[in-house]
Amino acid sequence: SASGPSSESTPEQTRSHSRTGMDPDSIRRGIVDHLRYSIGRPAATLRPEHYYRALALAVRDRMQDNRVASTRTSLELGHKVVCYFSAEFLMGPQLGVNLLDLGIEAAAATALAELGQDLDEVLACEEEPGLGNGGLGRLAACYLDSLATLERPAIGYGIRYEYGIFDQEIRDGWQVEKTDNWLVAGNPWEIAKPDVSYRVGWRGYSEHYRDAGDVDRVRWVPGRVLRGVAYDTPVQGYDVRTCNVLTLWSAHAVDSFALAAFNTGDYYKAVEDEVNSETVTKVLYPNDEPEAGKRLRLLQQYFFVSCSLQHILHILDDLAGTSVRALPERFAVQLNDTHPSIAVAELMRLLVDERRLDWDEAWAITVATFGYTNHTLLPEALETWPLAMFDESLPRHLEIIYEINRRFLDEVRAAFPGDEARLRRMSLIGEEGGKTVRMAHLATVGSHAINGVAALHTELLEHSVLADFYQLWPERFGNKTNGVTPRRFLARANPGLRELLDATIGPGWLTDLDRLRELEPFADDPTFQRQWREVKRGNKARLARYVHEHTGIELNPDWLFDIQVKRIHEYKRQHLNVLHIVTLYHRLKQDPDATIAPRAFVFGGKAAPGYFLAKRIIKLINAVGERVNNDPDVNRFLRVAFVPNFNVQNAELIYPAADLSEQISTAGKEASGTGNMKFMMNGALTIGTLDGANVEIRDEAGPENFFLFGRTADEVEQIKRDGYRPADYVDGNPELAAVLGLIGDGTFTHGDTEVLRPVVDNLYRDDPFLVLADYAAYLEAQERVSAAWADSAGWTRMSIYNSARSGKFSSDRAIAEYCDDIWDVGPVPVPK
Ligand code: 9GP
Repeated sequence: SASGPSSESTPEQTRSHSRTGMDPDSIRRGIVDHLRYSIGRPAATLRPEHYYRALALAVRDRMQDNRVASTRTSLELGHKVVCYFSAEFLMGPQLGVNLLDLGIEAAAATALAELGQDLDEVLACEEEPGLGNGGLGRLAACYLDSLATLERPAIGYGIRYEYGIFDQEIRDGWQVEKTDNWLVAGNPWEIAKPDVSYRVGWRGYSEHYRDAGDVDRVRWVPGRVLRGVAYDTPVQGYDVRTCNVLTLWSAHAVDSFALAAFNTGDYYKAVEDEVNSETVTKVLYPNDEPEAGKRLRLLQQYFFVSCSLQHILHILDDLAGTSVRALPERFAVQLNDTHPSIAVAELMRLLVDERRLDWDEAWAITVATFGYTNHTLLPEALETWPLAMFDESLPRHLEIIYEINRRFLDEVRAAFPGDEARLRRMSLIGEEGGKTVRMAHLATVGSHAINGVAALHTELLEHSVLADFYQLWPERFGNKTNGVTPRRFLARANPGLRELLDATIGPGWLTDLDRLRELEPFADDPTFQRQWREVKRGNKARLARYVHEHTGIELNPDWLFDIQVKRIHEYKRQHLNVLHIVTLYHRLKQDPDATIAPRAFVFGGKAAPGYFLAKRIIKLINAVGERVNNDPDVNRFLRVAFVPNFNVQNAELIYPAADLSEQISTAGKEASGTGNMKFMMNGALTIGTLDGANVEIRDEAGPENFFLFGRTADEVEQIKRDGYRPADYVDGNPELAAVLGLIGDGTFTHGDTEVLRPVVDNLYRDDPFLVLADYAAYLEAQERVSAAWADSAGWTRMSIYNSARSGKFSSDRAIAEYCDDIWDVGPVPVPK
């Protein structure tokens, strides 16, 4: 732990402060020192990437000073710490935000300039850590940012994947996946902590024995053991001293095992064990929904959760006089989706088997410690594990889960006597289609607080997926609408807007986003409107340059930029967007005199490598784009670009450039969405369904500043119950029939009638996400968009209102709610 507090600085501290000061001179000295001592290259061979690493290390030094002060303050003063358990943290590039948070952007630029380097060029050298699939992982990263900024002591716990989400290339219109070797050039932000290491078991059996006090006990005898090593990344708050930490675990072989093999002369066996163990944290599963029954995935989850809980108990032990019974007073553990939910059984094992607490006491501690956030209603995304596999992998945990289940079902029986069907529905063990362990049920039963991520989502959770649990424990349920960090997604991503906001409403909005409301009086001011449009146009020109560089496609920044970026998934309905484009194409081809307001359609997003239809949708977008962009009849009005490899870095260019944000999922399917919030903050208008957080975005922006369309969640369910027949919608709509005809007849695929056939057939025969049922309403809403766009002053006013009313969607608001309602963690200011 940190060295003790002292009122006087020692000579050592004084030296370290002058080396880690925030002025350009100290920063330059820090860079020069690191170039010499950490990077060690001859001056003549230094390139921008070396300056990047040296600056990153110099910045990390400054954060570490804050980190030491933060740890000392929170631990020694006995404050409660938030532990955010997440299999994904999609942090994105770190240097830019860290400079912003420390308030040293200008100082760093000056320091680099004195060394003959350009800050932007240096920033561009950063390889982004893509340790997440999409919204869920990025949400975790936004929450770490807000926790630090709100001065709440917090630790993020996760997995140090050697390969993050794959890099996407587009070849001949198809997605091609490339491994993401993000660590190859080293990661200047992390600090390896080989001494912070825990053993994690796997397989084996459990053994009953009597302890010295003649009490029956159980111990697990694992068949295999691996070792987790901590890698710490500091997480700096904005304009505060608080610096939290993200601890990611990396898997290694246990020394003694390797050594034993080595001593018997089996060198290769020893190495092999290391290789097998390292496989555990080798690669992120690239699906935003789980792959059923993958043993390695279960091991990943168990591995990081076990290391993290052991670490937490260890910290408790280190705090003199603190018993394990104080766990819930000192730590709040949040389960980000079901991925870490094995933590419920692992904590029970640690408390009952290892710390020898009795069951009831251990259970009370467990439930008081955990909270569970659900992020999806899609049945295929609710994790379950085949029972046989689970038993083989974690035999002791299965016994514990059975015991939790036995006691839990007794409670249900007492509350709902004679309701056998309810018991079957609520059991932690699923019986349908082979026995399974239901992780969402385990997380729910083991948590004192359960939340959804948008108002509609929470309501649907309470009345569908978790309805039985809600009826049993209504007081445990609540809503926490997602939020996103304005530091990265407004200040960093949109420097033009940041400057305009500072000049118009003064500073302070960046940590109090509701203050954007102060823009409302300027919404109709012609001068302000002109400045607003200039900022937007600059952002569009910046994106157009990026798109041209990466795809060769030219976009005109004066056109309406209509953007849909997110994972490619049928429920997100990128294909509905394409049907609109093809409809416009068809109209322009039919009538040579037709004109429309020119639009640039921009797409981006990755498809899970094994998701057949999602990959066809990418091909569809690119095929339509190729045709549209090269046809002089239409390319005066329409352009279509697919930005390859959508990630945090290019997202920062994309959100600020949007006029129109496409949030068009089938109602009831998108839990929240967070891209929708990033667009809104940056002044895009939304065309969207009443789904996820769109509902609240529309409420905040005002219905007149939102283009609503489509069936509601209730209507979607009703249509399905009545027996949905998509072909009826085609038969009743000649334009839709023509559009599907064009996609199927090879118009966009050089005459190939097979390649897009699966998409058309799926819509025509099945259409599980009601694309065709919502098509007419979507076209009508798009007409409203075009009409609104024609009135530039009116559009600008709506754009300003959207930004001005986006305050609710700051992750600061969301985190403050979690802290107040679930974690009971207040601010702990760290003295400057
Ligand atoms: O699909 C949801 C998305 O709507 C939400 O915004 C995000 C963060 O809460 O989580 C996504 N869920 C998952 O990635 C898997 O459950």
